[in-house]
Amino acid sequence: MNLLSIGGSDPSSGAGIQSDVKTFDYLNAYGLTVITAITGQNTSNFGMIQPVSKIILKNQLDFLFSDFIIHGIKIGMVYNSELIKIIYDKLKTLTIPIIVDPVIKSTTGGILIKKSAITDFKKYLLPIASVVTPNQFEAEFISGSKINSKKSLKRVAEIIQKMGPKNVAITGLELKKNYVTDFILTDRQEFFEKRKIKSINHGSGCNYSASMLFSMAQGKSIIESAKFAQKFTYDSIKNAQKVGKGVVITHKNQDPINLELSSAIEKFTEIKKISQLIPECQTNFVFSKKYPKSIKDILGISGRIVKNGVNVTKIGNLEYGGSKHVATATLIMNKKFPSIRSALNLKFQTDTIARLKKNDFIVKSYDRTKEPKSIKNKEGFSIEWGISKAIKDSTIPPDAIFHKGGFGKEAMIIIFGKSPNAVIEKISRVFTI
Ligand code: PXL
Repeated sequence: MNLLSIGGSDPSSGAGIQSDVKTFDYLNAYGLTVITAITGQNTSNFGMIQPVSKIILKNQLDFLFSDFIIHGIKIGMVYNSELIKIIYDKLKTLTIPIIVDPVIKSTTGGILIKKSAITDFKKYLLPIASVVTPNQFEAEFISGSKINSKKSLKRVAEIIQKMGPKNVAITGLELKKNYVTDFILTDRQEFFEKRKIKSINHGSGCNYSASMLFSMAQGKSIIESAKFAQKFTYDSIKNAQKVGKGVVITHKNQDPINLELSSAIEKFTEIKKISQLIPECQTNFVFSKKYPKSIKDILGISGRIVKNGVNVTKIGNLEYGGSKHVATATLIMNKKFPSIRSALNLKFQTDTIARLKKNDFIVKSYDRTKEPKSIKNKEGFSIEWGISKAIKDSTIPPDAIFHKGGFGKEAMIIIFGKSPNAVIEKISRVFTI
C-alpha cells in the first residue's frame, strides 16, 4: 500500500512528513512525501519557515502521480494560498481517502499557516477531505466558535462539516477529568474516550491522521479507522521518548511479532533450492498474537512468497489478516495448542514427508476426499475442518499436517511452530539452509 503525506518538513522528526513516514513504515505501508515547506525547529523552539516554490510543489506531485498507485493521501502543513491551490488542482478528482489535518500552530508556538491562506484552506481543501481531523483549538479556529460543552462541540463539528468534508474527527478533547475524548461526526455521532496521559508531546496529531489514513486506505469504515487511530496515538504517546532537551516525541516501538516474522521470511527465502518447496498456490508464512480471536490477530503476507526462477520473492506486505488459509490453520491449531502461533505452507512431496518423519517430527494428515459436501461448498471452511480432524486425537501439537489434495485441490503441507524462528528451525533440519 502506498500512502502520500503532503506537508512540512520538521527536522526534529517529531511531526510533519518525517513523522508520517515513520508511521506509515511502522504500519508496513510505503510512505511517499511531498514537501510544502521547510521548517527550522527542535523540541524546545520554533525557528523559520521557508515554503517551497509553486513549481517544485507541482513537480513533486506530477512525478509521484505519474509513477505510483496511491491508496490514500494526508494533507498536513500547507502554509500559503498558492500551494493550497496547486494541491487542490491535483487532488480534486481523486476518489481515494484524503485526510486533511488542519495544521495551524506547533506545540512550540510556530504559526504553520499564513493568515491570508485560511480562507483558501477552507474553500479548497476542506471540500476534498474524506475526513478532517482538527484538535480542539483547530476546530474552534476553523469554525470561529468556542467548545465549552457537548452541545457546542456538536455545533462546531457541524459547522466544519458544512464547509465540505464528509466526516469530522475532533481529537483530544478534555470533556471529563482524567480522560481525553475524540468526537467523530459522520452521518451519526460517536464519542471515543481514553484515559489521559499527562504529557506535552510533539507528534500526536500527525500520528492520529496518518494512522487513520492507513486504516481507511485498507477499506475500513470511518468509525473503525477513528478507533484504530485513537489506539495508535495513545500507544505512541505512552511510548514517547525524550530525544532532545525539550518536549518528548511520540514513538511506537516496533511490533515484535512483525520483527520476528520479517526476519524469518528473509531466512526462508535464503534456503537453498527453496523454489522447489513452493506450491502452485504459493507460500504464506504467519505469526499470531497470543490467544488470537480471529485471523485479524494473525500477521501474514498480504501477497505471497512466490517462485521467481530458482529463487523466491516476497510479494506484498505483512498485514494482520493478510493470510486466510495458513492463518485459519494456525487459528484452529492454536485453539487446541495455544503455544503454537506460527505456520507456513509447503508443496506436498512424499520425499518431504519422509524427511520430516525421519527427523522424528510428528506428522498428521487428513483426507480431503472425505470432506463433507456442506463444508466443501463453503469458502474457507475446508481448512478448518481438515486441521480439526487431523488433530482430533492429538495430545501434543504436530509439527506438520498434510493432505494429498482432492478434486481441483492442490495437495499441501503446513509446518507449525511456536514462532517463525521455530518453524524455520524445523525446516532447516529437513532441508539444507
Ligand atoms: O503537529 C503539526 C505539525 C505538522 N507539520 C509540521 C510541524 C507540525 C508541528 O510542529 O512542524 C511541519
